[in-house]
Amino acid sequence: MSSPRILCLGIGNMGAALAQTLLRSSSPTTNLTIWNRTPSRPLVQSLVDAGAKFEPNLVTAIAHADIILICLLDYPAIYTALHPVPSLASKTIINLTNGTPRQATDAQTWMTARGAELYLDGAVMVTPQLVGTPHAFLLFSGATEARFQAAMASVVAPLGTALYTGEDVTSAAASDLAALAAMYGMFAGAFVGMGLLQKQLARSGSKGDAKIAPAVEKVVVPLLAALVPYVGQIATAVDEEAWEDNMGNPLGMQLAGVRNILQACKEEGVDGGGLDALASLMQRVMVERGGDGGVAEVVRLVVE
Ligand code: FVH
Repeated sequence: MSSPRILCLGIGNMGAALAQTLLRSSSPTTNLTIWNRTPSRPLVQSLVDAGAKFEPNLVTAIAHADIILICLLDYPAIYTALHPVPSLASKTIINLTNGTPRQATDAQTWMTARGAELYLDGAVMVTPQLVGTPHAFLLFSGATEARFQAAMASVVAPLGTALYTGEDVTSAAASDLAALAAMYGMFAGAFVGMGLLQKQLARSGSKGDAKIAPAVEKVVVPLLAALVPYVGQIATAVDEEAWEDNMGNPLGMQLAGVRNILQACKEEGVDGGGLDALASLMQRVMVERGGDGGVAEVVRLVVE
């Protein structure tokens, strides 16, 4: 059986990494075409040098492809790019563009209305440098797992471990955004902490050569690493509505700690706004239930 003709639509940092990995792992007969809005992007030339075919006309590129792997900045960019394409009849579309659950549903409707045979919505869960390495994993949702395995699993296997999240096409986007929300929440707190460390260095009269990185590496990073499994335990408490289970860390104690951070921010002139919303939610749980339960109940308020 001949190899499927793959079109990588979008050669930004991530699209280029996906295309490079597919090229590296493919047989000499594999037919990999690339398209990018800006043909002069250096990543495009690197891929052509590595054996990809660049097709500047997207209508032609799609007509000659069986599988279209989309990785653009956002969903509006997808519609802008695909607007002139008259038909997607019999095409398999794998969309790895970051977006919302609703955007995933709308894209499925839009693509199938134009004849697409199979639409999978997904996400890449690592940086471009890690694509194709043992650390890489990707999410896919939509169609059925059997269809995903039959049609796509071998094609996307070189990119990383594929996790099929469910037939509901929104499930990959929901999981992707959940992970990113946790990551950005971690950044929000880390930036406040780095501000406090900088103030401490300035207050102690350290010269310009004093850095915050040693404290972050020796104290902040190990604490975060040790607490990662705690997030899973909190999720289990949420599923079980086990609001009274404080896992040895009662909400009252935790809120006192968060208030100390915010107080230090006021005293030192650091913007602690990144933690204000969390403190308010914890305070609401305190008012409703007292401080003996767990922090998991904050999630109940988030969805109300
Ligand atoms: N890079 C990363 O670390 C993360 C890892 C997790 C997944 N994300 C998501 O991947 C999508 C693409 O991200 P990217 O890193 O490739 O982003 P850029 O390098 O900025 O490339 C963007 C591509 O989108 C094209 N594009 C933008 N607007 C339009 C448009 N209106 N019409 C057509 N194409 C458009 C852009 O083309 P050009 O600027 O080169 O002409 C690039 O091909 C993204 O969803 C991340 O959240 C990456």
